[in-house]
Amino acid sequence: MNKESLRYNMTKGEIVLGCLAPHPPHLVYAENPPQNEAFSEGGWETLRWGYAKLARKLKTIDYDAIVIFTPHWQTYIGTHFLGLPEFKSKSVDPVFPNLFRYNYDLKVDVELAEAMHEETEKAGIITKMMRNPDFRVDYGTITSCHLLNPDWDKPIVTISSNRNSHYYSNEVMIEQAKALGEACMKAIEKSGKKVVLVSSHSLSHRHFVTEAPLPEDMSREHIYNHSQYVWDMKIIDMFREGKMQEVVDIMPEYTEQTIAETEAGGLIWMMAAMGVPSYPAEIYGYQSVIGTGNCIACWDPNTNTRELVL
Ligand code: 2X7
Ligand code: FE2
Repeated sequence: MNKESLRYNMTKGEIVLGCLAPHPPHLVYAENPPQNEAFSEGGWETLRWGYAKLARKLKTIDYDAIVIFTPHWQTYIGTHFLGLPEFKSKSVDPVFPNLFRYNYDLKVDVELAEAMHEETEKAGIITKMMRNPDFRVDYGTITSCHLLNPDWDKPIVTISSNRNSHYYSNEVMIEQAKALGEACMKAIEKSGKKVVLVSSHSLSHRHFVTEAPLPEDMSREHIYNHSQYVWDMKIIDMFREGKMQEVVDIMPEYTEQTIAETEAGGLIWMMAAMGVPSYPAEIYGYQSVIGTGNCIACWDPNTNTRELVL
């Protein structure tokens, strides 16, 4: 028996949950965790309470690592994976430094990252491990991971977003994200690990270009326009109905019409890795942040624990 088939014969790894986890830094700011330097009077409770409920569900699930795909680590040559056991620094949002200056100290599952890198390379995708100890982890990774697991007691793997939509088109981006998702799934199965996937992004992404004097003043918060809202609701209805193949099919149009952050490929990557679920998603909340549309949702492959949340 060769090494490859030996690995296959171990317990097969699996994806135990897939989460859509938006990352406006406003949500961390509103929580006032000790890691963040800015101080707020709250705000965006619909999303924060939804996150808290999903975080409680995660605590009841047995898993080894969180694998997160982020639009705010943008790579122009290939897909990159965090590749050192620890990253420690301060992450500052370049657009909202007034809200987000977060001191992080996170652990990486390097073995899993390397396995994904290997499968990604085999699939013909250009890929690289990030081994620079001074690399600053993006605020998308930190915001989604903090809100899903404020204890930071699980290692993570961050995957960069290769900007194929900028270089080529949304359609090329989608094809690449599918291939990446399938490669990651192969690596997870071979690893024998139980993994939570996280696709970190907003839905509609038109946002106001001026901020309220008090950012958490909720009397100023609303969706950018009605069209964005209608598109978001259309997509969320499909999530609820388990029509994820339709979501994949409609994605180029949706992304173009709402300038959605799905443009980075995260949702397609996660759906491809999960075999494009045809069961209903759990919905944990929808709210706008500086005009963008944000939905917290998860796909639970386990029929015993899958719930109708909202
Ligand atoms: O990255 C973001 C985002 N996706 C949505 C809203 C506000 C800020 O940052
Ligand atoms: Fe973003």
